[in-house]
Amino acid sequence: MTRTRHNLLLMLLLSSAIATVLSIQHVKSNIATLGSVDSWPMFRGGLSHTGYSQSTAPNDNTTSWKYQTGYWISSSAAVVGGKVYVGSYDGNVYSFDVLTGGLFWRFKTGAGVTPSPSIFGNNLYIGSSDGFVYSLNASTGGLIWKYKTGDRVDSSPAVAYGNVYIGSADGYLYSLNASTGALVWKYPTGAGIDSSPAIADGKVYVGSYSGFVYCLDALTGAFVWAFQTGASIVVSSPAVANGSVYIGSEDRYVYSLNASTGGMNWRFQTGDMVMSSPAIASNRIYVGSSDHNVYSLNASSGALIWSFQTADMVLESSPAIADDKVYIGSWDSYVYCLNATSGGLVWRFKTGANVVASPSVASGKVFIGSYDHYLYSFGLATPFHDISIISVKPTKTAVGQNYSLAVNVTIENRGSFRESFNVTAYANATSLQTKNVTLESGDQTTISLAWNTTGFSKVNYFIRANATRVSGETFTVDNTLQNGVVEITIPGDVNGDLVVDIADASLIGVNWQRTVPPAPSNADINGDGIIDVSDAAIIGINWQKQV
Ligand SMILES: [Ca+2]
Ligand SMILES: [Ca+2]
Ligand SMILES: [Ca+2]
Repeated sequence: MTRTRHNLLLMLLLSSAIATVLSIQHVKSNIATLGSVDSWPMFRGGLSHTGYSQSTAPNDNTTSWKYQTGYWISSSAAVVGGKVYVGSYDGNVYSFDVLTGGLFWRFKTGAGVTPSPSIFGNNLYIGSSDGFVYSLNASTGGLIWKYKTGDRVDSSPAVAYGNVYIGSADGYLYSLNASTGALVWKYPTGAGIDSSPAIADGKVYVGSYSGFVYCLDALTGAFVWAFQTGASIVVSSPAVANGSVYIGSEDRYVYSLNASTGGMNWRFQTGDMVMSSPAIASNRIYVGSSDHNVYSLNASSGALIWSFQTADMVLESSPAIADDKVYIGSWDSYVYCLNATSGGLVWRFKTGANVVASPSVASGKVFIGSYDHYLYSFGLATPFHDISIISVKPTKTAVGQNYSLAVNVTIENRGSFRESFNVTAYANATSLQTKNVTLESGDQTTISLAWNTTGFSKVNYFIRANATRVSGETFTVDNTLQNGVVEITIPGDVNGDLVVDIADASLIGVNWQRTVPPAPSNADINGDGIIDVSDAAIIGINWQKQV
């Protein structure tokens, strides 16, 4: 008995020591991903949800690019390593090139995606209305794991201590192993969780449809405290700074709570529900309200510093603070930029529908989606290098062995600089011809790459063209394009049915003496541009031959 107790005590001591070491290691690695001017790795910009970036940020409403998804965007973008990630209610998670807005990949979940992705290392984590939490390879969009919760997931994940923290409409806050998706613990709040958990000092903070704000131990899920707001719903996500937790509630109040005890420091009454999540910078908090206003409050006292009135509700859209400016969206369809000190309007931009997503700031740009289906990148376009293959068209679909055809390739210089590069056409894996191309910024050209089919066997070939990556080019998925299949057959088999017969002869007949184009190029068997007696002769020589 004594021995068992002794062993149990030893085990507890050891596991707590291991947990402490793990916790310290993970805290260190988390810090590396926060506060960088060129990244906004998760909802509210970091684990403590301050919504603050040290990046410069746009002073006017110039858009450097926009991308149209298939439906509403309420998801807020994550930006890491020159890539922008966002979800859409069309069910997809998208990855874009930060400079060009070019699409790297998209991943289809089983239903609309309302919450925001979180990037940790090379993994992306996100929830979907299909009830799953997904882990994807951030480079490729490939599925790593998925975990089924009991209801839709509108909560955005926080990744810390090797775990993914995320809420579900099934009422649980989940801690999942970030590598495997295995359940570490789950905590029942008794009502749905749309709020997104914040992490600070080993604690996880989250709001719930129960009307409570919860503080749990991040490693064990043990209850630390809960605070009851005056409403039945807390959708707002907590922000944690200077030992305080800031959060809004449907009871119209913005709260400051003691992060250690859950005791109330102060509360500030707005005119309607507060579903927006507070941002914190320079001892001020910034938050929107359904009463149409954006508020700036003294973080210590809750005293009003300024308010700015938009033309409609500020729902879940939550401010981002950077460069002494506040960015936020409103149901009135505008994205606003306000002076953080005075609350004066710096600029606004009208999107095509309501804005409930929250802005993300990185690399001097602001990224935000709208119910008009677009993701916008605000800020002057940074000059970039980008070559794109627009089309690949072989001149024939069937060609006699040993005869020639061409592969026409259209290339566009979508970048900001004059570029010189090589373009190569391929039949399956075999390179056919390479040409050097020089293009001014914005220009397009079509080149013809020759294919002499001598030595190629009589099968089908997939045709592809590739432009070499130019120096500084970040978006390279469009440097390769595969299009079209060419069949190599017996000379004279114009229609490609593997026999030379009357069907082929009649194709020569109906196009007699016509030039290519507009006559079909397959009928110009010898490729001299005219359909005449020399083509008819090839049919004669190979009459009734079969492959
Ligand atoms: Ca490219
Ligand atoms: Ca034929
Ligand atoms: Ca001919």
